[in-house]
Amino acid sequence: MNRFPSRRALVVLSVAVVALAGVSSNASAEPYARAGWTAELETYAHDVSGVAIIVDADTFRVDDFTYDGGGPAVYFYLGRDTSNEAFKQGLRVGPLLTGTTFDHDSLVIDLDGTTLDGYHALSVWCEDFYVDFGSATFTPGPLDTNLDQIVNSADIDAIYHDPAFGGAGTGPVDYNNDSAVNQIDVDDWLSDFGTVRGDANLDADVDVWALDGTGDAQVLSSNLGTTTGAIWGNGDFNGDGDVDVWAFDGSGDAQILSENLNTSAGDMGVRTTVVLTATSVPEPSTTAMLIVAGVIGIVCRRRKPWGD
Ligand SMILES: [Ca+2]
Ligand SMILES: [Ca+2]
Ligand SMILES: [Ca+2]
Ligand SMILES: [Ca+2]
Repeated sequence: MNRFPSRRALVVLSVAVVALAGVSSNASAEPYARAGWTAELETYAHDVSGVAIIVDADTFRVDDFTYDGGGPAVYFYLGRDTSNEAFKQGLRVGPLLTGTTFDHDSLVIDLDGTTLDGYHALSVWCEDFYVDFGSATFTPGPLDTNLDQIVNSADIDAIYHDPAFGGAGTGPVDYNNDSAVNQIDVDDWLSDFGTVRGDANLDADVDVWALDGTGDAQVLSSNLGTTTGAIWGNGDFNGDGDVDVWAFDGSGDAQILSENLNTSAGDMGVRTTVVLTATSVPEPSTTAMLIVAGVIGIVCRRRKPWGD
């Protein structure tokens, strides 16, 4: 890759991030074992459909949720399986759904003091009459492209580093089932997972800095200059095995990160973009973001002398 214009940028970015990460700790939480597992609701009544995805131990999101609002005392229920008996003894989670019409909406359900442990299925459940309007079991699902029962960035790497990448191919790595394995599969995977390119640690935001050193730009910065063998979790956001700042065609890893900087999943699973000057952004992040923006500016301005 084109790394020659980036030496100064490398130094600036590295120094900046190292300085900002001065108070780092190693308190990084283990991701929940079933994070990323999905449950596509089978429709039984009241037009219920949607795909639930486990976010962490006590949170799941329901994408594309549709329900006509009918039926009394209807709630999301967790059960050990999809049997009526299991939901009868199950756990009511989230707000009353009765009376609200959902049309391909996205919502986040916080379990509020308990976890998904022991629960394997989700239902849109009518409490009064013990009726299942739509339910499904959580499974690793298609996001698990390397079939190891874990949904994580290794599944992105499995697509990028599959021998078929860039050409014809089928199987789990052909995420969108169009008989070709390419960037679209990665982009669709990211979209369904609920994030975008640049999110090295897959926590649904693209940020610069975190106290524990897990900011996406920090991760990228600490691996800058890697020329082979890099993976998504190192900051290789285009699957070419390196972690670089800049490329003529805009495919430099820092360029990709910069494009999506400060993208984050909001409480309702809707991605929002916060402007750099927003007062809600903590000072170190603002500073670091400006530095990254500056870095990109420097490398872009220095394009000309080398020509195209
Ligand atoms: Ca996997
Ligand atoms: Ca495909
Ligand atoms: Ca992130
Ligand atoms: Ca790369």
